Amino acid sequence: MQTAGRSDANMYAALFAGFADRLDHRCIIDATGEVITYGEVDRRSAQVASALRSLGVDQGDRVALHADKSPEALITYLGVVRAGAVFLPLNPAYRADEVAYFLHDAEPAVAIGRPTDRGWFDNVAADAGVRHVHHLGCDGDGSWAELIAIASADDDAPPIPTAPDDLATIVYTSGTTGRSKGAMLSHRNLISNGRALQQIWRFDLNDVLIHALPIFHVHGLYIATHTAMLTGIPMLFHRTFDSAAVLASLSKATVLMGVPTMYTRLLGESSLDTAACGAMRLFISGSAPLSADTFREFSTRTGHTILERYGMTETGMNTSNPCDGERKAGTVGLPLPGVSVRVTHDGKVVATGEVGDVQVRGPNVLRGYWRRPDKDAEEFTADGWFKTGDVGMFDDDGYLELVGRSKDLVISGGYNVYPKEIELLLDEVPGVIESAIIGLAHPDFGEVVTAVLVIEPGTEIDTAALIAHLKTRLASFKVPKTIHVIDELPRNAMGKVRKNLLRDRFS
Ligand code: MLC
Ligand code: AMP
Repeated sequence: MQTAGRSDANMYAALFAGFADRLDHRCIIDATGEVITYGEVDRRSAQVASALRSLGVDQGDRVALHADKSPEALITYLGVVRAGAVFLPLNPAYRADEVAYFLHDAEPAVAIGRPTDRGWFDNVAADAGVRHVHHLGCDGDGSWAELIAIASADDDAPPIPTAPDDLATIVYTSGTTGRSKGAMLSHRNLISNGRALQQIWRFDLNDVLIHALPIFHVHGLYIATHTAMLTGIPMLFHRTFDSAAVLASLSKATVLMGVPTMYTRLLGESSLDTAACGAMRLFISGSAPLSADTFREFSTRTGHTILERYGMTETGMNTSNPCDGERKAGTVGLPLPGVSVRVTHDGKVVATGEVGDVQVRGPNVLRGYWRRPDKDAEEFTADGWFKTGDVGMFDDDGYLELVGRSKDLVISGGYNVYPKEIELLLDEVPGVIESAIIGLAHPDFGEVVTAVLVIEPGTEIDTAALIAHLKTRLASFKVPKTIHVIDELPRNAMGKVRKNLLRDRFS
């Protein structure tokens, strides 16, 4: 690829600059054993960009991908950004109704689904007016792979020059109203965050990253992939998180990024010890709170202090414990270079040690919500700070401690679940008068989704059948693991359900 004279405001061009002199080196070492070099990634992402051009996809058009994790899926992302189009990643666990919502809202020009979902995906996409529907299987099969294979890989696909604030991706995040909203992330958002993390986590050419996260969320797609590619190092690509397989990779790698559930599962492996981690230099955790127990036990068993960081879909990473300085358990560390974080109460910045709303400003913060100016007005302060919905405080050393959330949110195994979306579905069920979704502590997922129902007097609910029904409508991580039936939901004077009382009662 030639970049001379091209704007490197395009995210792909920025990545390319990181690995340009490493084209013969390994980029993806797939779980299947396939090794894909940086040069090959560059060539194949050029083919994706050519294929998109052949379909008439223009700069700014959306391309949705609802596929299993695979090198082809990652290369599709790179090709979309390279083409100046906007990548729309969708969790393959999403069911038809969920996918329908995203496709109607984002109006992509291309939607790529799994061959196994053809039975419904194609209808849903057609109904949403998508012009081009393709399929990508986990073995790199399907019509999308065929289209790419015949596309040209010549230098006709240099990254389309984009302005820094042009959209690179839309990532949907649920909301308190039950309606998901698309966070619009620009090329600048992604590049600035990737570079800041590469610097503070001290990535260098000796590193090898274990990539065991899903690639439809900020953590696995942007944070993990970008830091590796900006450095030009190999990624050991795990299609799913299997703790034994990840443990076996530790001897060949130096950095692991994971959600807390992945660390508790690794601790469940009896052979996790200092020797197994001998080659590793850094374990990073985020997306959900890391418990003090996990932090301590991991240190005792392996001699490594997990580095915890804090981010969001809307902002990428905001704060991180340091690589060199003290990593404090129960804190999410210091603001990233270029990122400002403040804690406020009633519109005023509070003193160190005082709790308040966490707000963020910087080049990492989203441009806004896709076609939701109402949400932009709600989620930003008048002076331009993004309201995270997290509650926290700074300690005397400037480390941020998160103590709670002002948003009604359950984080299960690193996935966010907004209660309203599930409550709305439950309230439609015959016999259910009202419902409340709460998060209860869970040893594996940190928190799990739990439903509390009030039902018509004299009726009964078959909870197993209800869970089975919900699984046809929702990705399974959102489906309540347990359902309780009670006579009445406790409410405050304003009529708001007192979920803390429900949590106390059922925990
Ligand atoms: C899977 N299940 C879950 C679940 N993951 N249930 C609740 N919460 C979850 N997170 C369901 C499965 O569908 C299955 O249901 C049952 O639980 C057991 O599944 P499993 O085989 O044990 O799960 P597994 O496939 O191993 O997945 C667990 C996991 C995964 C931890 C590896 O959840 C995961 O990859 N989490 C990471 C999410 C992530 O990347 N978040 C980052 C968001 S970005 P059944 O009924 O079918 O048996 C972000 C910003 C930031 O937050 O700061 O990073
Ligand atoms: P998401 O919307 O999936 O991007 O999730 C973002 C939310 O995850 C944040 O607003 C926090 O509530 C939570 N989060 C991310 N990292 C951490 C962390 N290290 N500790 C506690 N909560 C976290």
